[in-house]
Amino acid sequence: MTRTDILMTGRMLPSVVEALNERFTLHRMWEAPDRDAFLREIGPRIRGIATSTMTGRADAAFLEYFPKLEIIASFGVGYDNVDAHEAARRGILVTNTPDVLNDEVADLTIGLLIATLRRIPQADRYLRDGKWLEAPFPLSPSLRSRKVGIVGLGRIGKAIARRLEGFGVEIVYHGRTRQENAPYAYHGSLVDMAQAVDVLIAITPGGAGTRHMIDGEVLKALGPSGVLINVARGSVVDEQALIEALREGTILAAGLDVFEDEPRVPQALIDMDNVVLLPHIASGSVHTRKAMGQLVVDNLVSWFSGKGPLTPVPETPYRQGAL
Ligand code: NAP
Ligand code: 8YV
Repeated sequence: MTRTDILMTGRMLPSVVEALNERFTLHRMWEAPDRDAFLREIGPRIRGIATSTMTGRADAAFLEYFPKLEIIASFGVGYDNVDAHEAARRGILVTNTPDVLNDEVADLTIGLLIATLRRIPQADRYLRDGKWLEAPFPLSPSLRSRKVGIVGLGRIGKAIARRLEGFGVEIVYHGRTRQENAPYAYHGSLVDMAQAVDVLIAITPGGAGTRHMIDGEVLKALGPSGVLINVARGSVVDEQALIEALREGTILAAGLDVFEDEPRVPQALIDMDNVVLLPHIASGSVHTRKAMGQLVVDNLVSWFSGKGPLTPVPETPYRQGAL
């Protein structure tokens, strides 16, 4: 029996490489010295792609290489790395890795929020620099008495909100639609919500629909005691407006796991004392990355066993016989 040809666009966990290698003929794009020549040669045979948000965008030009492509299994719940509308137009399924990372990302978000407010990394640096020997660390802002606005009350947003309930803070949310069963107050206007809260947590998808939705106006509304936590995508926040707002004291502080041009982070942010900066690690534990990788494998295996995809994205909904 001929084995199905699968392309992996960048290095993934050894468990994913091994599992796919066992079942399919696996082609490793990152090892090709001449990517175009490589894709021209193997592209016509490729029926499945395993990709991730870290290894370039699967856009119309990229998809041209693969006339027989049936499925793109993307590692990560956010799939702004794939032009899903273009894939749908070509009859190609896209799958992502939802739910298996909700708790991990929510845990990290709470950690980042507390670290930003209580200035945990700054306090650590203070001790290491020997400054505690000279004077106690200055008192920090607090989570006490704060009201938190969640931008994007989806799977992860809800997991963050549930954790925040335990901290005794008031929670409200913004999204395009009011959720009838959500136990939190809804704000249809993001500026109005920013005005009403003193913490904003962004956890929406990236892409054109959310680009720069947190801009100078929203940050001004958040105000001088306000804190922004971004665990969504760098594109959701106007980074230059954020730098300006942090510099001018328009807002108090920010905790950022994501940036507009990763892995490049503006020097202006690196030089600031009122930010906590993380290298996109919200889902980055061994436990959770393994579960995400397994879901990439399971989607491909399920599809090529004729059982359909496990977690197709809404732009490419799967109905038996529809694609
Ligand atoms: P989800 O369940 O689809 O939730 C997305 C939420 O965003 C929904 O509540 C949606 O509400 C809202 N939303 C979408 N477009 C919007 C818009 N234009 N304006 C306002 N709200 C909007 O997704 P999820 O599983 O929670 O994941 C959310 C995102 O988190 C991912 O797409 C990814 O970008 C990010 N993420 C980051 C990391 C990390 O490592 N930092 C890890 C995992 C996920 P409405 O439909 O009502 O607007
Ligand atoms: C991953 C993420 O780090 O799931 C997402 O949307 O941003 C993260 O969990 C990323 O996708 C890895 O490529």
